[in-house]
Amino acid sequence: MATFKDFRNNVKPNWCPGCGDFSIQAAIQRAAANVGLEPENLAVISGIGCSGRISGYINAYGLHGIHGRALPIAQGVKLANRDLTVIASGGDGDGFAIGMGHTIHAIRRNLDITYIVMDNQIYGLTKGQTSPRSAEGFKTKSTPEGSIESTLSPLEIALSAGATFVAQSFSSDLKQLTSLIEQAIAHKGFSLINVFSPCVTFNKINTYDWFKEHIVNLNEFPDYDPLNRIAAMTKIMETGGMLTGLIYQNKDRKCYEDMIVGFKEEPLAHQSLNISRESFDQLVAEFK
Ligand SMILES: Cc1ncc(C[n+]2csc(CCOP(=O)(O)OP(=O)(O)O)c2C)c(N)n1
Ligand code: SF4
Repeated sequence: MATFKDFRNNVKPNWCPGCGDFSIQAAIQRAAANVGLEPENLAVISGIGCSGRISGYINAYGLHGIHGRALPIAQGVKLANRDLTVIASGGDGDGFAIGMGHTIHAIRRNLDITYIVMDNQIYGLTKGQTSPRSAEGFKTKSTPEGSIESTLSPLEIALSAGATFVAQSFSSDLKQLTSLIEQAIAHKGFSLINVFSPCVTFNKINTYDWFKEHIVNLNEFPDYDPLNRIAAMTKIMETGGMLTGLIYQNKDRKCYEDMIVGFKEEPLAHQSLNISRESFDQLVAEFK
């Protein structure tokens, strides 16, 4: 049986020392081993950004895609080979700015994949511009007078879009994050985990200490019921979106793959790629 070390490769991450993304990488590796996966059972698909490098740092199938497009690729991978556990990952810019259209539709489509957003509330790779997650008044090179846009709430949007699994964590809380990734992998449907992951180089406001001061762990509310969607929305609003833990889960809705009428039992990836002249002509004729 694989251990988390089997999910390591020999590529040295070039994240800045102290970047929150290191812990997210470790949490994915631990969760994958804890749920009994082998490296060949896992595909990690990422977008572009410092965070997007993660697919290259995990010993599994992987694809470092293009900016904002981790989810279309991840959904294609899952549809082609339903035996794979598919994790998509990227930054808050990747998923909530350029990729937001894909994020909303992937949420409502509900394929059985896990989406981990590495939320540092800034564009890291391009050297520190304002992202949709930056707070109002946030000063960067792109908003020298302070951001005048309101901050996007991915948790509220996910719930409104029909999400079946919504969680949030902090990269410093390896135990909670690992457990949430395990639960997300086990969940039959689309799982969003937004992870606060400090950018120590360009974001001097949302630091480790800042997050520790502002985060509210759902453990503090023993009566909280993550199966109640209205309670989830209320709690997100009450805490200004700073809560961590499993916020909402709908265990009743079937995932997309299980609802496709006539979807072949044999995944595409297991089918022969050899095609005879006759069947090729037949296929082309269908589209004439
Ligand atoms: C189509 C396209 N537009 C813009 C860029 C430039 N670009 C690369 S990464 C990035 C944002 C990075 O921020 P985020 O997604 O939050 O990831 P982080 O680097 O903070 O992990 C941008 C705008 C690009 N690579 N491709
Ligand atoms: S620039 Fe920020 S997000 Fe990028 S590696 Fe460095 S600390 Fe991490």
